[in-house]
Amino acid sequence: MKKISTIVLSALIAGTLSCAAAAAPHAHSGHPQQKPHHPHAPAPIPPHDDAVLKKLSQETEGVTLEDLRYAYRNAQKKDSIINAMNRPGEAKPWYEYRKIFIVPKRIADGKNFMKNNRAIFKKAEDRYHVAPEIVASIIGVETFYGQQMGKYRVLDALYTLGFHYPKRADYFSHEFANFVKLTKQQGWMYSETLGSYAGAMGMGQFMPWSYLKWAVDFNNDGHKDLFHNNADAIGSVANYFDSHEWHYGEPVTVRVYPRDTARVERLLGNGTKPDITVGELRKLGVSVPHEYDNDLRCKLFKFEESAGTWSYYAGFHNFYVITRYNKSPLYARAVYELSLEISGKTSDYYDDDRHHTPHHGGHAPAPKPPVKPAPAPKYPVKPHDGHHRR
Ligand SMILES: [Ca+2]
Repeated sequence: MKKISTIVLSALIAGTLSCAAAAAPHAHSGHPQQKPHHPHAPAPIPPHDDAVLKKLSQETEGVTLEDLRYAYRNAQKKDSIINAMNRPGEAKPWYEYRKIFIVPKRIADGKNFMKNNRAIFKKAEDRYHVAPEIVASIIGVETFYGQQMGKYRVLDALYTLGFHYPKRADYFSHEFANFVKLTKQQGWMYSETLGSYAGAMGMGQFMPWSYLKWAVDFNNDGHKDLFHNNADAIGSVANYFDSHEWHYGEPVTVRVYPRDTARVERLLGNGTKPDITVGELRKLGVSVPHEYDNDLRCKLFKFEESAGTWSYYAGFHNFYVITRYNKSPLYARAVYELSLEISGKTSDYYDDDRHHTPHHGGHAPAPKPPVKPAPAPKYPVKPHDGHHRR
């Protein structure tokens, strides 16, 4: 009980401080604007939490115990955040899931986003060797190209989950400390940095650890601003994919057709990493479009295209890389299909000269595009609660 009343008190104090701070514009005024400690108010931090802060200060380079205590005192516990985390992960079939992402507005906005940032996408492609339409699609799926970046104070989200959500406390308390570090580094204000209920930030919804590790200042203005700067956002997502070993010009996924679905059932599940070759799939009676070589590694997935109707897909290495951003195969397929829609490609594998040039001597006519895969599948879908290394 004592603990609760202390928290209520600190929340009240935090509320006052954050109101005062909220007057200034978000971020990037060049220097941290955290207020000094209120001379006579700091509420005592419960011993358990203070011990956690001490440990975090030892584990997080560039962050002092006082930085963490200051952040802690400024944070507010939000029940809405815990409720959002506890919402049961809905198991949506693919045909429901795709309706969220593969829609005319998201496609049209994606085309505009690519067009309006053409030079940036080109520069990112040259530097990071990641398909630009995949980068655009990620930003489209995550935040509707920066239009929906979340309304929670990141500080509150990470504090609430790091200190009031035992089953993920270890992860989120570390992200709390990473956020304190990032805030210091970037000169942000706690009161104004907003994100998802899990603390994911900016156009690509980076968690603090990812932000620290993979965000880049792609327009060279001295800030890594994934909230307002398209160049930084695009460069950072591309950098993330490059760092997770995107293979430029290689396929993502393709629909395949098992003759006997019972024979391949054992190949489903167990993650998203390629665990079989196309040649082995063929030996099991799975028909794979002939353009795909036998030695290509893949993972078999199934998707529910309409109630009770399933399709099978081979997800290649790049499909796996997309699941490093969010581990759901539904997510990866949505990102891929949206990328095709906004780039006007039928398939990155069939239509892409880059891929064929090295292998086929440069001027082979593009193989005939396959029939566009019909939409389908079923994996548990968690609401978006942040990404990267979870
Ligand atoms: Ca920048």
